[in-house]
Amino acid sequence: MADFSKYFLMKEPDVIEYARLKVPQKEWDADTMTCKEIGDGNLNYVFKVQDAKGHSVIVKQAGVSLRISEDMHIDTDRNRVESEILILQGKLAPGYVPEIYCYDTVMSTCCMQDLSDHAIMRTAMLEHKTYPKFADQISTFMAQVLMGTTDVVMDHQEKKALQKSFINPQLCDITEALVYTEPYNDEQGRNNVYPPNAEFVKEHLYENDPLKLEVAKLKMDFMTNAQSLIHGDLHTGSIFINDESTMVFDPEFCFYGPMGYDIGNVIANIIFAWCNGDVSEDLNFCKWTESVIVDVINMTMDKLGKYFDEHVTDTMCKTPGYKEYYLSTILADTSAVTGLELIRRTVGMANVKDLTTIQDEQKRTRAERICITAAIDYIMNRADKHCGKCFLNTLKDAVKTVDA
Ligand code: SR1
Ligand code: MG
Repeated sequence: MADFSKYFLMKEPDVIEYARLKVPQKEWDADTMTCKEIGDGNLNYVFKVQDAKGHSVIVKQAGVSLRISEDMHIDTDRNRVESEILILQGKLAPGYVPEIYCYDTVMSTCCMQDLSDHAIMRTAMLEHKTYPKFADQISTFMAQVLMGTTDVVMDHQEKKALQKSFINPQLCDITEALVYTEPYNDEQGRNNVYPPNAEFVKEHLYENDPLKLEVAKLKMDFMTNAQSLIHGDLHTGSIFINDESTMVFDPEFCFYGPMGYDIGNVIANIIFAWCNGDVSEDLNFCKWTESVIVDVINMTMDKLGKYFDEHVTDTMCKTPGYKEYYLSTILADTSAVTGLELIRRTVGMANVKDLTTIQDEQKRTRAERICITAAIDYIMNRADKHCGKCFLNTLKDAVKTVDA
């Protein structure tokens, strides 16, 4: 029987033993404990352990190589980073992240609250389910965590200590490559370009120097603007949802970066959901996703502003006009990242089912072109997107351009 004093990649029977040992507070019924690997992400192994008495836990282990590619190796310390940030986010935004019961730096494993009464949001989006409380809830989470970790409100030395402990260079390296580089040149030959769009991608991305110039500026900003402790991968696969609640998980890409990175990721992934609904002409679903785009932008900006007013400590940031300037830079970053995420998930290495499951060739080709066309506008004209409606109009304009 393993005593878990040395790292190894666990199989289901090991995880049962692990949960029994590390999460004793669940008072397990040992004879009826079962375990299933349920992970479908790109990086880690996720197990659900339960017993017949209704106890359950999620056990997440970081493997040495990534699930998406055996050639890619990342420090298994990412599991500690993820556990520690979830604990911190739980303090800043109670009820918006799963509870961490324990984490273990030897096995690179953490045990957390089972959220089986929620669905993974991307799965729910593929079923065209709607969640009226989502925009309000995700905007509260983002405003509290993002503004709550800035120099505007935090003691600057405490902020720098946080920045140091969440430096996360290997995971940032992935984002710098997969989001900010390869979609514009395929320099590693690992882009997944849908063949009917190969010429379109060449013309609009690989040979688009003005676009590449803007992406270069954004890349350096991503790498140097230590604004907030961001989630770093806030797509619909990192969100659990049901009618009542929204819970954010999987923050292993977190680091101190521009907060527009998180907000833009949410918007882009709602646009992917919209594309999927549009293909099957699900008007009700599309209408809801459109309202989410508008509301997430407006509510998040509103709540960031309120949080700023209520918690600002830096005396210079209290200067009249600074808050408005600060928020306008966040909105521009949000627009740019909406575009970057749309592009990288369409043509890069890590794609989204919202697009890849579209069976009809013409419809998928069109959906991808809408994403790329809107994305270029979000990036190039990022300073002009002043409100939620502007974000929605960009999508609508892209549809008209592609259909013309
Ligand atoms: C190699 S990891 C590919 C992608 O999966 C993660 O969820 C991140 O989005 C990353 O870019
Ligand atoms: Mg993930």
